[in-house]
Amino acid sequence: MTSEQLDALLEATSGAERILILTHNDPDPDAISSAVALRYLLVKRQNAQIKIAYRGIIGRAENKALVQYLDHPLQQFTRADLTPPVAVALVDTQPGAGNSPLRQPTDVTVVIDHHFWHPDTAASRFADVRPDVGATSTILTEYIRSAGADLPVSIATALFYGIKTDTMGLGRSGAKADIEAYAFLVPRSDSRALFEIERAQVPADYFKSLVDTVQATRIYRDVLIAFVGRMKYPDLAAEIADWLLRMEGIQWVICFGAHKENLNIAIRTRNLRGGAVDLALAVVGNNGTAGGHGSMAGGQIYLNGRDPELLAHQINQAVLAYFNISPEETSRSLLKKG
Ligand SMILES: [Mn+2]
Repeated sequence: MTSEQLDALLEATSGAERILILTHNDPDPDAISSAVALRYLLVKRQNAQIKIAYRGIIGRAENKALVQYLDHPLQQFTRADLTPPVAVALVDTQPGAGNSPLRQPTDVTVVIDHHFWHPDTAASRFADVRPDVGATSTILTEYIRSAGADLPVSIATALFYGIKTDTMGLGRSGAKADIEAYAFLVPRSDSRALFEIERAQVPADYFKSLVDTVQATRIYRDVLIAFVGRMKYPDLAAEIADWLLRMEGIQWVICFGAHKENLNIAIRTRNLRGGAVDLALAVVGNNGTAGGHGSMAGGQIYLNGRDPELLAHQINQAVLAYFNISPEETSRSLLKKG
């Protein structure tokens, strides 16, 4: 990380009256923390009105606890936010990505992300896209260090949590940049606050969803397919997928459920060669969007009035076809009902 990149970022946003920082839809800790850190950096340097906005919902209990700890820095995105003049900055996503909040082509000033390069990003004035880094929070930590800005404890804690969740405590990323950012943030973080965020309490119906999902789960060889049904928030599928991947003998988890007008799909694998994104693309096909990293991926299918149960059956078939498993092959269920 050179100070030239920081200069280029500041140059791209200089003179803007309004800056709109956008996260990906249904923002996770990495997106939330990156947005807050970018705002902190720009507030210090630019004379602009800065807003952080998102689409979708912040549903996971830990994520709700994080935004509460940060004093609710994000607001719901509205169309009026894009009324010119405004400089748009995307964090943890890119203009044409499936989870991007921008549905139409929009002039984007800044893109900071760690997913694969999306061709639409080329039109932005400033882009720092590093697929080899485990979290966007790592990149933002480098900018803050390069700026020599003193870091408030709350932002250090958030960035640390962003890296921790996206890399599963560095277990999913061995990148030097992640390790360095992690080590820089540890002594600057509030570990007590982090402890409370990670142990945030969940509503009682969360456990009902777990039980229903476990009862509906099918296992074919080392592939586990779990249908959550209707979900209170879209990232519940990912939350349950992470949990089910702990099961002995399981290499692949495909977990999905319906939220509002979408079917949200989460894929996790223990396969060291990754391949989660390939599976997500195969499952979603032309019916939606998919993206992710080596061992984790996600997708969305627009229900378009279709019954989620029916789509669940189709996804089941698509997963079996992908792994060359015959639909006639016996599957196991986790629990016997009744
Ligand atoms: Mn991320």
